[in-house]
Amino acid sequence: MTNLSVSRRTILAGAAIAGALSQVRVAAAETAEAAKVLTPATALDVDSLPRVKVDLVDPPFVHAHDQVATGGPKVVEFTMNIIEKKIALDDNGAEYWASTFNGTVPGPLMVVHEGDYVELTLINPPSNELMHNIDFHSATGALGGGALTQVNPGERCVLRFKATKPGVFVYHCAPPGMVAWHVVSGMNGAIMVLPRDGLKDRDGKLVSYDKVYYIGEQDFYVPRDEAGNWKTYDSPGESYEDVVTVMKTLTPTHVVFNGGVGALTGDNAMTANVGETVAFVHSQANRDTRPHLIGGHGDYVWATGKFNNPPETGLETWFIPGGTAGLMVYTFEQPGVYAYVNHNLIEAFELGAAAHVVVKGDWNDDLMKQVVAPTAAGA
Ligand SMILES: [Cu+2]
Repeated sequence: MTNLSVSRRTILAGAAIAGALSQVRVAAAETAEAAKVLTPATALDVDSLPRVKVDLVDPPFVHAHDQVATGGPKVVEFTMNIIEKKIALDDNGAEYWASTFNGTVPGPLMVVHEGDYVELTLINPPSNELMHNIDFHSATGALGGGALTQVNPGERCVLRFKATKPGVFVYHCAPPGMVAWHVVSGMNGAIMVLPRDGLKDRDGKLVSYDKVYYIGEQDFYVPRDEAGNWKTYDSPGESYEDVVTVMKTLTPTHVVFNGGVGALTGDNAMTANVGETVAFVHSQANRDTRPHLIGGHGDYVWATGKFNNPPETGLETWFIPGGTAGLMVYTFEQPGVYAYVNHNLIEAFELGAAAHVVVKGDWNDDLMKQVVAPTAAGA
């Protein structure tokens, strides 16, 4: 290639186009070899499979699902609307034109089983301003689906992929030339592909949970004006250049869980009872993070989220690289208000990456007891 002005943007655009073109070639394939390797057998198999339609729910909640699959592989149908919306990030006036899957940051958690087919209808309503798509880290081929799902406002598409790898995986928007901006504008979420026979510890024993929460961590880059006040905009497109300038400092103004400071604290806190086993899915589509449950532990942790690897046990803090979703499972042993944080404590307590779990039940003195309450030292 003699054109030396190829930028990273055009490289990715080229990859997307190559992916799309290869699909065209697949559709038009006439050779016996291609027919043997490509779609016919798969299409027949998929057509004969049972179909299940799942209504997605807003995080931190997760749609009802079986932990151990019943029956054989299914086609699991999901629908997501892309919604561009202005959201409040904190109580100090920071607003942001978010791009969202289904209206929330993060987008909803999808749950299927290994071997199932995920069939997503992705809708970009005419009220939106921008083109969007979706890249599933759990999918194989065509930019994770990004090359086949570019929908302009007023368009919809349907993508199907086979969930061949068990684990929790990020999905995110990835339009050529604007990937980072869309991802840090909130357009990401996660999918959990459970092994058909459920989660297992290192000895092969079933690990099940009583409830599951989904925490999506998001770094935001909100521009300020000359006086240091948060800037506001009338549309996502209008905010684009200023946000990119802040993005390139690699210094987020906000690092939050579930779309804003306090989204999972106070009245919005997660809840559990002593003796309950809770699974926490945690995704970060762009930056590294290090979850920690203050006063508890990670009983079973798949920090990089992939269930063919045995879980680590009894962890204090675990590391989730940017572009990854992880899973932690913990059985609560004491009542109280637990803080679940990114243990970069500046990001937790100054920038917002903190949640609460309110746990009810009886206190266990054997595990912890205040032997002497604070009193005057000289008394
Ligand atoms: Cu997008």
